[in-house]
Amino acid sequence: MRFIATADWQLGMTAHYLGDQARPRYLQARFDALRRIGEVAAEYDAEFIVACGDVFETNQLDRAVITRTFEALRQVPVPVWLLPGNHDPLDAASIYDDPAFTSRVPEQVHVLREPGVHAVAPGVELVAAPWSSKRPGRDLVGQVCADLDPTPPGTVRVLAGHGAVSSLSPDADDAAVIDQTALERVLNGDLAQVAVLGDRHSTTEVTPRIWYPGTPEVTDRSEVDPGNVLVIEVDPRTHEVRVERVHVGSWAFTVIEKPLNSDEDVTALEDRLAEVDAKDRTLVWLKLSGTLTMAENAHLERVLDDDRALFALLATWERHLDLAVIPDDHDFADLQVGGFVDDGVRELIGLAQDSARSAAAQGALRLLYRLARDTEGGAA
Ligand SMILES: [Mn+2]
Repeated sequence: MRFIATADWQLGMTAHYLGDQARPRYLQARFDALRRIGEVAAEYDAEFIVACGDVFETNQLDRAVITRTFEALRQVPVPVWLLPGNHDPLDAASIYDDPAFTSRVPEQVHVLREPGVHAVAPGVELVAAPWSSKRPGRDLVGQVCADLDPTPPGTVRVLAGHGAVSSLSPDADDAAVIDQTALERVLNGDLAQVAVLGDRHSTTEVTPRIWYPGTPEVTDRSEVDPGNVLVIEVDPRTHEVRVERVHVGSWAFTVIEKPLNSDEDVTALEDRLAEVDAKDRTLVWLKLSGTLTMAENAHLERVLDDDRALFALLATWERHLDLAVIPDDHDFADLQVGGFVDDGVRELIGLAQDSARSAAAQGALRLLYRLARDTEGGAA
């Protein structure tokens, strides 16, 4: 028995960091990922898809998000089971109770509303632990596991939950944390054969039987190995579990860290950016450090200006920006500014190199340098 495990679709997320051109393309990509999940289901002959929470970014979304979700899911050839998570809990304002949802939901799409065992196909049961509020104050997975009878013979049981397991939780005091020891006991006791969890957007193997599929399309630069779904196979007789990750995402969020201390370093960064595939679907944050001359910095700015038009986003990560621009003897000599400007430049260079006003002096020099260079270019 094979099925597709996925989670954290976060449909309707805003991606405020993207510009007006890239943002609609990125949001569309999140719907396109659903179609690819359907293709993977067909390719692997999967019986169903289970999405373990945070299907929607929030319970308050433009109804267009719902109609676009259904338009994509209508093309999925197998049943799709949706588990409410902490972003889209089954509370009084639940998106799953919105008329825009209930009146249009395709017939193969189901919401796991009740905690407990759901027979989803002959010989297949889903044990669901849906979130009923943003702060349940208890281990929902642990609670649903406490009531489990032994797995009926010839049946496969899949646990679907959402939240952090205790070994990975940043907040050990959070009452909603999933007790991993208890969960492993349930799996070792064969009360269920595999647990699929939402919440972590990076594909993560907690144990060979506890998995986070992660988000099918990257949502944050901190994610490690996002953009996957899991094809999970459980032998109905031996209860042996096999898990394969399949990449479905088409966007990349990348952080490039580069010390820049010479023109060669700038060229190396230029080459590194040139090598990136699918630039229009790639976001790059640069962590730059080091010391450049005015000419080298001008080279860097030229590279960034050119590439900004190619990438979905090319930004310097301000918090990690530690780049000093210090003029050397050639910078202004080559430009032959001359006269009284020369004196000013010499003074600014002195300030830039050792004073507390270095940052302001550097800024003034950069401006002067660009002005002088552009004027020279114009005259030529
Ligand atoms: Mn999430």
